Amino acid sequence: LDDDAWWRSAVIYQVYVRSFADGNGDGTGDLAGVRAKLRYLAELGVDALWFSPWYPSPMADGGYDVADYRDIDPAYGTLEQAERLIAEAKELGLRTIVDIVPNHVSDRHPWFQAALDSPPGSPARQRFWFRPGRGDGGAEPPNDWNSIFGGSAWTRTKNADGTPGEWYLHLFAPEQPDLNWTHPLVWHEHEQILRFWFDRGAAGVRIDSAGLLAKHADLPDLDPDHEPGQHVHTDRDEVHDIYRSWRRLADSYAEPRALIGEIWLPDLERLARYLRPGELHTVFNFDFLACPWEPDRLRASIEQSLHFHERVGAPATWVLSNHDVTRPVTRYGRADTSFAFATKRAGTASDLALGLRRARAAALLMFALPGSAYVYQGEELGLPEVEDIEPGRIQDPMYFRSGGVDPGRDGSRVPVPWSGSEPPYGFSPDGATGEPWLPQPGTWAGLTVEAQDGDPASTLTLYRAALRIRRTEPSLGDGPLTWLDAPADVLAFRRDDVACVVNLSADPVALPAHEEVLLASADLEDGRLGSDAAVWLRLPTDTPEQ
Ligand code: ISL
Repeated sequence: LDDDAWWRSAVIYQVYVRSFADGNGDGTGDLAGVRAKLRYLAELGVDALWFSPWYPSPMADGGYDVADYRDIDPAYGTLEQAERLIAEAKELGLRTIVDIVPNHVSDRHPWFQAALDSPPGSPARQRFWFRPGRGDGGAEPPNDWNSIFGGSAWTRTKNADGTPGEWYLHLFAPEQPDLNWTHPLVWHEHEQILRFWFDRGAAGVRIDSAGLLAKHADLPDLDPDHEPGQHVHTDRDEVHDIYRSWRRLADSYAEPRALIGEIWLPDLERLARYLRPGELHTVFNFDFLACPWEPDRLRASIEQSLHFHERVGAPATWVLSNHDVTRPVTRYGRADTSFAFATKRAGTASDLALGLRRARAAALLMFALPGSAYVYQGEELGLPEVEDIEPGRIQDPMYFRSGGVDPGRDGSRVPVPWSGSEPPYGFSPDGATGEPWLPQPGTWAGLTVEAQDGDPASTLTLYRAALRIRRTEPSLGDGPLTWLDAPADVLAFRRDDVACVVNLSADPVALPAHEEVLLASADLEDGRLGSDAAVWLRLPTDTPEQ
């Protein structure tokens, strides 16, 4: 494989810095902590690290509210440390992906501060979406758009004399004002930010909320007859101009940089448009993430994804978890495994043993599919969602903005357990002064890296083995897939002479003829594959392609 096209088959590990490893003992993860774990990540067998935002931020949204795109939050370390980290990772064969947040800035960003200090109509306000209100005295928001975190997408400002002033648009929290991407300075600034990180060795960027940047110039009310595809602020055609220009910039480097879009779009036809030649390299496949644990739905999701990606010549991606969604062990352990982004469905009982069994099978499925794959920190340990965080400790704005109806995303952001038998499980060093910023359950002693290391039955061992095999088998990663005949509720496909079989039926099934069992997510039962288990097989060389 061409080294420049590493992103076509890479396994990319998401580091949520705040919760990964705490080097200085204040209870918050940091770059020193990551640095101390680089060998762990290299030995896990991933190809690249994606760091969730590490910039100076008031943390109104866990760092997705950026106050300065060219520095590191002091709680995490320094820019010099980040540069060293990128270089050290590279020496270990790990590329670095930086998280870029172009839709909005923090309300503490100098641009927004300047806008607040400037009168209506001033140039400083034109970099955002400031508008007078409607109704009597402008007391109503300029339009009926809602924030993705709940409530109106508009917040009213005060004039210099303290009287109520204009409103500004924020598709997320009020602390995250949306940028106006029709403004040339907004374009220019982001090109400079991309260069800043590419010049420091970043191999690519993950583009946050990439489908939201362009807004309808008139900011119209939502048309009740045209839900949901009306594109007032989501997936507008103009957004593609931005990515065409970013692609030229990324391609101007001797080692071209990769552009990875975070775009939640149920319409895969529309999603595939971001992958046209000259635009993004890959986009996250959230359809697969959100797919229930049902054989027909999974197969349809996989086939559809492969179909769309083949058509545009881009590799598919596969994601089971990230910092925004309920962890798969918990998701797959519920009676109803269907999943919607905004509802974490707290209180729905989950059978965690069943969920773990399925999550392990899902991992083998994912790593056997064509394209690139993502692993979110803690997924390799089989961590469940933490569903009983006391309300007083919750930090996620999604919880507050929904009035506590949505439990928020903190349950997937709990600090990683590394060692020992009680919190902080080696997340912070001995003698730490700070408690972990989110509480860890008292039941995680068996889930630490230390406890799982070397245990043949552990999820960490399964992930390490799968990634090792994926590296040594040329047919895994990018390339063709052929479905195999299989019993009802069994998914079976081959990648050249490697087959993957996933049993979603209630009973054990016989394996196809094979030379060798390469890896299994659960012990075979008298040579048969148990329910909710997956296996990788070496096929005899004379097995015909169907
Ligand atoms: O747009 C959506 C649904 O219509 C959302 O799913 C949205 O795409 C998603 O929430 C974006 O998430 C990212 O940006 C957020 C941040 O809170 C998340 O953590 C991040 O992953 C705002 O920056």
